[in-house]
Amino acid sequence: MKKVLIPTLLAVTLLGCTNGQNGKLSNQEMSPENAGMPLKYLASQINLGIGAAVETGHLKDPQFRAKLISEFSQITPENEMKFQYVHPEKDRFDFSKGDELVAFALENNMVVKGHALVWHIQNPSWLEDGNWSKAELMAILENHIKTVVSHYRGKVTYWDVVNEAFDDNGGFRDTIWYRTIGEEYIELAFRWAHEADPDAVLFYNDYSTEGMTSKSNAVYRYIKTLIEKGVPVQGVGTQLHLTAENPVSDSSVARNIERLDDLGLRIHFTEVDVRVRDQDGAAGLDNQAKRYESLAKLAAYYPEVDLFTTWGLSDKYSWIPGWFEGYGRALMFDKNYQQKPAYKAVQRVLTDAVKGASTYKPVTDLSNAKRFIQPFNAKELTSDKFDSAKVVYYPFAFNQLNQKNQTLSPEQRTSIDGKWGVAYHKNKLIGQVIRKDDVTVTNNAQAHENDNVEIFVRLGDKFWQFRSIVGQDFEPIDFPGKATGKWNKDGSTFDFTVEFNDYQDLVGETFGFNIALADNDGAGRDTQLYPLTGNNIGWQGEEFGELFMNGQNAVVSSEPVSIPPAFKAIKLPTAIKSAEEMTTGGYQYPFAFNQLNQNDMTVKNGDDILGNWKVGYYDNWLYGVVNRVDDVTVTSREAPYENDNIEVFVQQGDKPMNQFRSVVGQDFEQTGYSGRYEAHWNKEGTQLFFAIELDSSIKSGESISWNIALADNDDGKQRKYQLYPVAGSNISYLGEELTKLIAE
Ligand code: 9MR
Repeated sequence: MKKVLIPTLLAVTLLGCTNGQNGKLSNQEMSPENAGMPLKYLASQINLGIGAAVETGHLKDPQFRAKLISEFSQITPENEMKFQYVHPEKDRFDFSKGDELVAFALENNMVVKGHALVWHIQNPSWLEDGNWSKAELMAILENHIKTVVSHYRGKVTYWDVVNEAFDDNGGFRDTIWYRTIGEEYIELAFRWAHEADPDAVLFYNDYSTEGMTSKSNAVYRYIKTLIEKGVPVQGVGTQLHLTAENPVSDSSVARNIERLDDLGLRIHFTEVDVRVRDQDGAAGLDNQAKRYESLAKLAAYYPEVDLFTTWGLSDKYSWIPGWFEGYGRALMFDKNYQQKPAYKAVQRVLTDAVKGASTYKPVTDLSNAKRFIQPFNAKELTSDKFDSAKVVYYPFAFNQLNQKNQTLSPEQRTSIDGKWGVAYHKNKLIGQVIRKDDVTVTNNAQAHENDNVEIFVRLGDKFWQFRSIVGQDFEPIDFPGKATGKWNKDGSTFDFTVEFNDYQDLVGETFGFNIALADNDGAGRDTQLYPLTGNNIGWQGEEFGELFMNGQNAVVSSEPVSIPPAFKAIKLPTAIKSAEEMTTGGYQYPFAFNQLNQNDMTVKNGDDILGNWKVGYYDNWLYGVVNRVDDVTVTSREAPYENDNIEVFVQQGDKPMNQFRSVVGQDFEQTGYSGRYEAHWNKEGTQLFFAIELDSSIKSGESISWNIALADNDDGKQRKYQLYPVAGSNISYLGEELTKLIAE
């Protein structure tokens, strides 16, 4: 839905535009080269607030003060309402700085967003070192929240009640609050804040939550449960500390905004800044402007986004240089308060929106309509040194030499196991394979029959295969660039680089990609492991996955360069009622990718969770068998998805996606699905049989959209794994990132 433009209001504002201070625009602001309107006037026409994070000290700088008043309609205290400042001793509050900011804001008709009532950083030492019991800490938090919120009652419009409660994988962040009180501290914080000021609008705030990520999924799911319980949470803020060189996927941000809106929430862009590498000069500022532009477009497009707040005002005062070496210039005004390209870009977007001249519409169905899966991620490195902390590790999971059963048994996993990750710097792919093998064979006359690693890259209609036998560099091939491969002494680690002459920088590129780990234990090669299912025809340039060169904010190219991941269901001769009746043979696939961990999707060697699945069909019924090996089975969590369970995702044609969940030992939970469905476990919980009735009978060659997941919780608190047969970001429950299930 687009923001509505009210023409008369616009005309009045354009003619009689006033400066908050003296009612007139300054000459400088009116000068011809600077003819645009201040951001706050433009934004107010589309019901958007434009804000800045501010420290009281900055108000003494006359230029800062003037810009703040002329351009911004909202402020967030950058630090001075945090616990450490307002509550320095157990029985003493100090509101002096916060009060100064609030008085300034009110004098200048600005809205205040309080920041932040509960956080794990900037807490006073009396609090951190107190060794509190649960009851004591609850009393402290209640007193803190109620005192602070009551003090500002009627003056602070919005509050960041809880800040950064989730970790990057979507688990609860381990903080003094979580450790001592448990997850209910979140709910309590909102309830206490609401009691102290029922009119304040209460927000949850976090970073790396702008798009569809594990963390934003966790926030979405959790806030949804709070709303269902009647907890007074009205909005979600996403911080948006971005980098100029990594594009923001506006599709991804848009999809996240829309699902939060579906919960009836407001959305704020709370801490926008786009840091630029010092070495990147003017080009860096142009990239920065593009990031600001797409955020401004999103904020202008969605009525439910009502604040666009930058984390500071001028590059003169910003947290960035102190935290990120080699980066700075993150804001819309430079050190001399001059407008940067980012400012002009935002101003243009807002002007168009006010005039009704914008044709912008975010694409929100990219992953649904055009592709089936999030591809493999290659993150950007700051140098050409491999950095294990920065790559995403993926498993070698499918033995493509065995067409029908592509899984590895626990015994086979002891014989060969591996993971891989690829990152990039400039025009170079930089990757690593980690390999665990009991017997290494390298003396076979046929190169491919030896223990080796093969890397397949496709660009347009060209493809290259790079092979390295354990202990040796890549075999030479005709390739416009340079490839190097280096093994460590015991053959357990392989570091490689592939440099592309035709590129200066790979950022934003999508390559067709695959990688294989071959194992020969003396009796010929018996295993060739890939991260995808397939027919071992990578060497013919086929059946590739996709490798995306991106950073925190994944941008998906509009057209897929690979086939969608497809699994096969076998045709059964008759309807069946149990796992035993499932035909032997048929395609058996592993659960291999832990979508809960976006840094390492592999299952740790030695962790007792392993599973595989097989699907068959007869008439209009799908039948499945899941085998599961697990050392600890947890089924006591209140939220069913946090228990050990199997989830099956089925979407037929254009119909809505249906999710079927069976907690170990139990039937499928009830859903609104109109067909029949049932799940049966064996006594030990090691095998599940399920049957799902589809709309119409299945014909050979047809496919449905599909995914399947095995969740594992071992400590009774958090799920450790949610394993899928493909990489992804754990959003199949939203009908996204599905694969294809083809009826054979
Ligand atoms: O900008 C703030 C900086 O001055 C403080 O030293 C820092 C302390 O951790 O907090 C900064 O603000 C953070 C904000 O409160 C929450 N989101 C991340 C911000 C940047 O670190």
